[in-house]
Amino acid sequence: MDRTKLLFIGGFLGAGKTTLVQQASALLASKGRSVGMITNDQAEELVDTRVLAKSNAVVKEISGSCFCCNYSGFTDVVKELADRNKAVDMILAEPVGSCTDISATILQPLKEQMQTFVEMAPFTVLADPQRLENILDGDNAGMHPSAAYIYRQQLAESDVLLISKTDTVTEGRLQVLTEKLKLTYPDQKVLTVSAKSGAGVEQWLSYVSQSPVSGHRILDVDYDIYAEGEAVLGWLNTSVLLQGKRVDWDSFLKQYFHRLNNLLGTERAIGHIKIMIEATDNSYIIGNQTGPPDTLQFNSSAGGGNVVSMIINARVESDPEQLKQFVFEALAATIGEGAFYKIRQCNILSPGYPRPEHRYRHVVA
Ligand SMILES: Nc1nc2c(ncn2[C@@H]2O[C@H](COP(=O)(O)OP(=O)(O)OP(=O)(O)O)[C@@H](O)[C@H]2O)c(=O)[nH]1
Ligand SMILES: [Mg+2]
Repeated sequence: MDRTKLLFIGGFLGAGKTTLVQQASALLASKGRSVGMITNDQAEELVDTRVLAKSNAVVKEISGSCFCCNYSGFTDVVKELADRNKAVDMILAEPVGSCTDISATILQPLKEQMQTFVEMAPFTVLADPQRLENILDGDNAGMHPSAAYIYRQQLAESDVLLISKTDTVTEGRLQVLTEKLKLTYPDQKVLTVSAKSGAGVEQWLSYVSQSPVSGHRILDVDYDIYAEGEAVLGWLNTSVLLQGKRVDWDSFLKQYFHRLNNLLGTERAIGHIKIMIEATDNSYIIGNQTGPPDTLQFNSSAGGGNVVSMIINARVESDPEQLKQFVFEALAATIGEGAFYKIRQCNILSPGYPRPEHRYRHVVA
């Protein structure tokens, strides 16, 4: 029997990783291939896990630290998914969007230690065209310079650079962007994809299923800059119960984002704010904001009703306490009279200094 393929889909916050994992998993399932997915975050209560759990595939979550700082926890999950009796054909793993040095800290140790369980696929790093364009022009895409450093490191250590959301740019702009990317990163395979329209998903999957390259290079990483780039981000994961009378939850979420943006102002760079409202009949709406308010997108619908759960995952260049204050101030203002919210769980943090379990200095053949 073939070994399980392990495919990492990295890239900065909001690049489109989870949406692609969702589409790829659906495509693989339609061809009769079984898929396992691994999500990752610094804290529990993940929109990504909830979204992916809507598919029929197995979803595992590593929360509390990134894959590299909890390598043993990650390999335990991989072993479970690649277990001989019920092994999945492919594992799609999404590392935290602010994580880098994945080749040295995860791919190389996996190649050396886990070869009986899994076959590594090319490390794919997604890049959103707007941010990418700005970064390739030498700017910081509105981010802190150390966060932009992480972004560049992520691109440079990849095996496959995948320009995402191609439906948001014209063909001409995409062509120029692709050429610039190839010129800047000549060692990488450059591909393009729109997880929304499906364009390019099959081509990319076919490439990563066949190419034997994985973790072809290890970079020098300045961990002080890396740590600073992560530490400037305030991180908030909360799960809240909302109760009201015949509330239109879709417009509730839109109003909530509006109020939150007013409080956040324009100075704080937004990595990703993702919010899911889920009703008792499993209908749900998700709002994602990956930069200024014009990046806000809504998907699906939670309809109207009385009781829902709301998960908020916010990564914003801000003090986490301040972020928490804004998140709940906006909620109190949106909820209105005769309705209330109850916090089930709330974690806030600034990511700590990255201390990976392993850091290989050589590329494992
Ligand atoms: N137009 C368009 N939007 C997309 C596409 N792929 C993803 N998006 C949107 O981009 C936003 C972020 O997508 P996610 O898949 O959550 O991004 P992510 O990289 O997983 O984000 P993090 O987990 O926070 O790092 C959402 O609003 C998606 O709907 C695409 O192909 N086209
Ligand atoms: Mg995601």
